[in-house]
Amino acid sequence: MSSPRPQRLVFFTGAGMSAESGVPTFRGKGGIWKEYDYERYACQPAFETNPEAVWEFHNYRRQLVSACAPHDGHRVIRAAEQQLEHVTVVTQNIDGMHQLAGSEAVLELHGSLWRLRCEACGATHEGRESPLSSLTCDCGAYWRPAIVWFGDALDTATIQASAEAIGQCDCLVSIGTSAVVYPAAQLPLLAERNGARLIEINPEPTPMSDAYHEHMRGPASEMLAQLAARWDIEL
Ligand code: BV8
Ligand code: ZN
Repeated sequence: MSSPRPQRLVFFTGAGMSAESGVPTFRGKGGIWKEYDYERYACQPAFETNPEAVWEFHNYRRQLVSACAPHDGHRVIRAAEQQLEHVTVVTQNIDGMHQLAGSEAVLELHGSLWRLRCEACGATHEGRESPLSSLTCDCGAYWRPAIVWFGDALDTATIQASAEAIGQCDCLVSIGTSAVVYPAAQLPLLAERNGARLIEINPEPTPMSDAYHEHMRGPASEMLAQLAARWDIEL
């Protein structure tokens, strides 16, 4: 039984959105931070003191993620973009799965595993080579993964665009986030202030669950299939 479609829809995604693609989440069972201490492998001080160790971890992640593919849930989001007026994807993920599924309007709050920048000369590079063939820029400095690590400031333009989309939406669907990393975790609250309907897709409750009007306690692909049926979105 279908119900009225949202006019301005935001999908707010975290690592759980990519779990069924085989990309490890960060916390919980099999979480990547259980295996790797981010203070040694994924933060600016580590990059400055031991770039080789940081690159060993990030080449491992590139190889891991390049073997993964989007699942039907990503395709529902892509179909929603094609069939509804205004759809924005705001993701905390760095894996590029939404883009692989064809999503175009993706705001990456925490950057991307596939983008690099050189802090010495400002050069940038984008590509999915796994592992990265040369760890250094033409100028000789190590490439820095263009990822927002803990302690890094988020890109202001991305934050502003995300806050604008979320602040103007009439429905926000949060998918697969533990809602513990700031400032991303508080962004969905901007939708609540605007009177939007908030739906949380997560097998587990989170510290933000009380702010949501509806909780779909199951995996992203199945819950998104239910939303597609509800809003007559065809894959
Ligand atoms: C900043 C990229 C300031 C890197 C990441 C004390 C209190 C409050 C804040 C802080 C504090 N101490 C420090 C801080 C700030 C810190 C922070 O929030 N820490 C937290 C942990 C306490 N934040 C920062 O450092 C941020 N920067 O504050 O800068 C500043 C300002 C000016 C100038 C300089 C500095 C930067 C935060 C971004 C860090 N980067 N990742 C990398 O990947 O290497 S964090 C990492 O966590 C990922 O980005 C991830 O997206 C993010 C959130 O995790 P989730 O996506 O939610 O994933 P998680 O594994 O946690 O949960 C998965 C969920 O999916 C679960 O709920 C599970 O139930 C569910 N699930 C599982 N399977 C499925 C599923 N759901 C659906 N379907 C399934 N099949
Ligand atoms: Zn350079």
